Amino acid sequence: MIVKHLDQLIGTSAEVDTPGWTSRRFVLKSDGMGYSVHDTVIKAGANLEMEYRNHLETVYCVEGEGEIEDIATGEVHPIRPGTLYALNRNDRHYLRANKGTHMRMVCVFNPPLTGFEVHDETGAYPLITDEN
Ligand code: 9YT
Repeated sequence: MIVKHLDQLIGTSAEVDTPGWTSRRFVLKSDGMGYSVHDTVIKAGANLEMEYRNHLETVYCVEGEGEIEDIATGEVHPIRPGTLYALNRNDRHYLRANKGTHMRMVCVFNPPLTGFEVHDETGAYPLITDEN
């Protein structure tokens, strides 16, 4: 059984900080679960273009407010605590946190991330950030 607290991840290699987001990886490929689980903070004002070509991702917002834009259709969906989105078509998207509030998201990836995607995150393209 794997039991962890967020406190145990902070400041370790399981915590990855970038200009637009900080992610704490609870479960990774090496844990053998078949998926990975992340507690990810999208920084206030961040505007991230992402496309996970090789992974399916489901994201559940537990804090903050922002929006997701489906780049293929231009549709924009507001995000607030309780909103879930599932990128069932590896959808290319912009993820934006409103100015003045970070968003905290619980993310699940299938297949799992290895944890080594940090600087070469296949298909994920963080682009523009401000207010960091
Ligand atoms: C919200 C979101 O796309 N999170 C992705 C997880 C994060 N980029 C990570 O742990 O690499």
